[in-house]
Formats: sequence, structure tokens, C-alpha cells
Amino acid sequence: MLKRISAVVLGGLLATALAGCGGDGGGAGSGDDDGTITLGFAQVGAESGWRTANTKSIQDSAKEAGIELQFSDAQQKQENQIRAIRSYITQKVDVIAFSPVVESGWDTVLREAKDANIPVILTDRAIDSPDQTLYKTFIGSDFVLEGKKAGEWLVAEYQGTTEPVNIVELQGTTGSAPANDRRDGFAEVIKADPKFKVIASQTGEFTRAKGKEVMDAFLKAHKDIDVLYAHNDDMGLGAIEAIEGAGLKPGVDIKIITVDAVKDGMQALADGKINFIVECSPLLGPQLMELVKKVDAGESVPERVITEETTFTQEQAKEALPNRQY
Ligand code: GYE
Repeated sequence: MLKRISAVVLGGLLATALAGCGGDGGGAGSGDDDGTITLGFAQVGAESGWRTANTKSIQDSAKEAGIELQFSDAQQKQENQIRAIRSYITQKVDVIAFSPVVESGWDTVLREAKDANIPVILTDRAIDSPDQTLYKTFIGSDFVLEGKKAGEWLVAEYQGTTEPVNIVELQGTTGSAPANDRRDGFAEVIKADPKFKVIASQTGEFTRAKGKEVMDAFLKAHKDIDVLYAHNDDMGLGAIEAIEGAGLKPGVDIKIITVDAVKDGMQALADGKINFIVECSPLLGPQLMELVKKVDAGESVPERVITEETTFTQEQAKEALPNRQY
């Protein structure tokens, strides 16, 4: 299975690499003769509704901006992303953007891009390297703030009670910026009151299937779960299946907080199965293309571009659903 996946990814990369060879030989620094900017984008994967909307936003806005997009899907594996970035360097694309699947381990490949004079933009997720010269800018959400918003809702929801509140947590991909930051932001807010207890916390890899599997295990191990905090809608939706399968009512017997606010999540919120969603916008494409043009032209860009986001209660979800784009 593994072999087959990497063969598919490699095949795809080879195809894009070959397509790149047919060009005019222009590349980083030298610029293509026809002035078209080529962007190499190394995506995380297709793990969630958020990611699907993010990919579409990037593809649509590249087209609209007249930017030639080389796109690869790393199937949530860092080695695939590194391979894709190396292939973009070999192809001499004008700009590289990527959404790092995990926070650490990027210095070597990013130094290679820097040595080749290809500017890099971090999209959606951060890296933990202290060397900020390895990339031009980072566009994406404030995940710590998202975790805090989740915690603040919980604190308000249980205001005035002294009983213990038992929380289970479905974390995102281990080592990823959104998993680390959403965990930390949430923990920081709830630690103010010792009645809040995270009794189990495990990764659900940001997918529906894994969210269901881990929630099944949580339900078997703990009879007294009050709250589920899931780092994205998809894991929350998988967990809802597990909760219903155990004969319990999601949103009532177990309160559920998630992050993202994709359509399926918003529907479950409007239906009363989720109690609160912290929004994380995947529509980064248009702003990313603006940044690509600027770094390609050698113009200065802000070090950090933060996405603006809100939160949704069940009532607010009902109102917002008809116009939700993703
Ligand atoms: O919340 C999750 C996705 O990096 C913000 O990745 C993104 C996260 C998003 O798989 O659904």
C-alpha cells in the first residue's frame, strides 16, 4: 500500500517535472520570457473538508490571477512534501508555497530553496525554525486564539457549576501547528478552573474515520464524558457517529466543540449535534496570489498575514448556512 502511494505521488511529481522541462528554461530570478509566474504549491493532503476547500481556493485563485500552478498532494506525509519542494527547486519555479504538515524538520530543504534564490511562502501552517530568513511570509490563522475561543465558550457554558467537567480531546495531526496550538490555547483558558479535566486526549489525524475510531475507544474506556473538544469538524463528525452508535445523543449527552466551520460541520451545529464551532477560514487563495506576485517582484511583504475569523453558535449556524461557501 505504502509503495503504491509513493509511486502515485512520484509519478505525479515526475509528470509535473517533465511538464516544467518543456518551458523556456526561465526560472528563479531569471523570470520566464512571457512574464508568467510559476508557483509550486505543496499541499498537505485531502484529509478534511477544510483542506478540500483550501485546495479549490488556491487552484481557482491561481487561475484568476494568471499564475501557473504546479500542485502536489503529500497525503499527510512530510517526506512527500520535501520531495515535492525539491522537484519545484529543480524545475526552477518562481515561487514555492506550502502548508507544512508538521512544524519541525524543514531547515535543510528550505535552505536549498534559498540557495536557489526561490522565495518561499508558508501557507496555513507554521514551522518552528528560528531562522526566519528561510521564508518570506506566513499567511494563515492564529490557531492559539482558536483554541482559546473554544475554551472560553466552555467556561461560559459551565459558569456557576462546581461539578467536575470531564473533557475528551481529539487532536489534529501529531506535531502539526494547528494540533499543537489548538491544544495549548484551549488548555490555557480552562486551567483557570480545576473543575475542567481533560480525561483523554489522542490524535484523530484530522480525519472523519480516525475521529470515529478514537471516539469509539474513548467511549469504551470512559463512562462519564461530558464534553468533546475536536480540533476540526471532520473528527467531530466522525465522533458523532461513534456517540450515536453508543446510544447517546451528541450535543446533549456529550457537548461538542469543533474548529473549522465547513458546511457539514455547520449543518451538524444547526441540527443541534455540535454545540459550538470556532471558524478557521480555508479561503486563503486570493491573498496568497497577491503575496506570490509581490515576492516574485521583489517587493516587501508583511512577515505575518493573519486570517480574520469568527465563531458560531447553533442559532448563528442556522443563519449562516444558506450563504456558506465551503
Ligand atoms: O483545521 C483541518 C485541516 O491546517 C487549518 O488542517 C488547517 C487544518 C484544518 O485538516 O481541518
